[in-house]
Amino acid sequence: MKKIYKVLGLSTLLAALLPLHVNAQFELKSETPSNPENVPAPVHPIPHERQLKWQETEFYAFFHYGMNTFTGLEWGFGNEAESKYAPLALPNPEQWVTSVKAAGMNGGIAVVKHHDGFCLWPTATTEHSIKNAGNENGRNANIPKLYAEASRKHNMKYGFYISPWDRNSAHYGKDTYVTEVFLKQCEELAEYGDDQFEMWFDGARGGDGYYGGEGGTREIDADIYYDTPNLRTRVHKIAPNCVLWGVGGEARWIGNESGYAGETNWAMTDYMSETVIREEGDINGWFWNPGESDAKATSAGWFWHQGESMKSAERLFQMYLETVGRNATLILNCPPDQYGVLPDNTVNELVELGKMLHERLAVPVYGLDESTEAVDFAKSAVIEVSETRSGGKYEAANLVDGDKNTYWGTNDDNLTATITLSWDTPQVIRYLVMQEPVALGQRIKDFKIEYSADGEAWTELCPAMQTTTVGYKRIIPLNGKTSESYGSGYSAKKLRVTILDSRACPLLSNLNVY
Ligand code: FUL
Repeated sequence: MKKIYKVLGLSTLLAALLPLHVNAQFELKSETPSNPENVPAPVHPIPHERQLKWQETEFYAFFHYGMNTFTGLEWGFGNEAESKYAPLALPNPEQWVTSVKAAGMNGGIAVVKHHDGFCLWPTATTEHSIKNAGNENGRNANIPKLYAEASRKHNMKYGFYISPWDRNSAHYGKDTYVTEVFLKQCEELAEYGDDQFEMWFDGARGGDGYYGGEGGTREIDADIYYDTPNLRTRVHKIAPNCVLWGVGGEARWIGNESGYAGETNWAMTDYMSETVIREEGDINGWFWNPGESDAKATSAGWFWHQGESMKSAERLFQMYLETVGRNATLILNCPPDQYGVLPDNTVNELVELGKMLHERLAVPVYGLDESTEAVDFAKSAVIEVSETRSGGKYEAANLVDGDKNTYWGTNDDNLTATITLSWDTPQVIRYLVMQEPVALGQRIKDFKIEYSADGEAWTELCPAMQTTTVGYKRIIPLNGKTSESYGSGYSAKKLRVTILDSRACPLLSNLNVY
């Protein structure tokens, strides 16, 4: 009894003596939200929800079509007579959409105004549009409207490329261009749908142009001229899930137009040093700024040109591995011709590409069923992990449940781990796919892959490849080659992924082996 009195007496005395701010700290602590499921803390920066949705689009088309299709130019000066736009048949954007869907794409961006300023819809802002096209086919096909309708019909995402740089407009370079022309054009386009997934505000501003007949050079500072923060807010008010590319920067140019990203590729950048880290991103970057790779499927320019050829499906598959497989998105340009359709050689190669993606990586492709889909050997493997995060919901089974919202992970103090897959009978394996739940930040910095033919001895796979970052998605051709990746494969009784380093406890939402 005496003892209890003593203790109580001491604690009352202590409480009375403690300065006020210490007491306040105690109160704060008791209000810390409990975390019974041990949900890992995010590692900043993290993506906005719209950036996440955008990244999930993975592979989509670019359709460069317009005045240049008929003049053979790549950058029209802006002085082209409207009558030169005269399609040889009624343009058919639905054919564009279905053709790229057959290649395993999930959407596309249609150019509706390029630098020459010619608008592919009957805009009220200028006479330089299809209103004054050279024939009925041109006047009757409102491209953004038809394209958006076709995309919705075929369950494909869509967006528009509208060049901020307008070499035709007399207003360009003056305030009136932004308020009376550019923003009004964006608003007109929003009438064709507020569910655009990406808006391509190209950054090019080459200087000289027709500029309403005056000619000369007009330079602007894009961020100031377009009042970028305000532009972003305005667009998001109309289309909340629309990522702004270029001016407005919610995704970054990957730094080349050849269809590859760095093997190491962080989704973050520090804008100040963006010029040097486009292909690889920046582990110390302050902004979530994931990479998009824009590349041409054809041999000539962005627009259709007489006599151009199409890249082979095998080459396009390589591009896919080097972009989508390296935590970037791929926007692959397929230019419609003067009939307003994708030519046959383009369509044929796209179909071949779709088959390859389906047969090698189980990419869902409309019209192809399970009978030709790659088998995911991870699903039939026994999976052992070196550690499972406590909290009851981070087990290894989440790696193969096909649910992007569930994930496996380690405890906070552990930045390394092994994941071992075993099969009773050896499986011939060629590709490993991994995904991080990037809503919690991009984490993994270094890993290695080994396989065992007999279940005893281990051999490292693709040792020359940078097995560093994973991010939203990493696809590793196990022979270490992106061209000729579909070799004879490896007959494996076991496959082991060792995570060697991570910015915080590693987490993986998905793992596939094909
Ligand atoms: C560039 C433009 O100047 C090209 O003409 C093309 O549209 C490409 C995708 O973006 O900046």
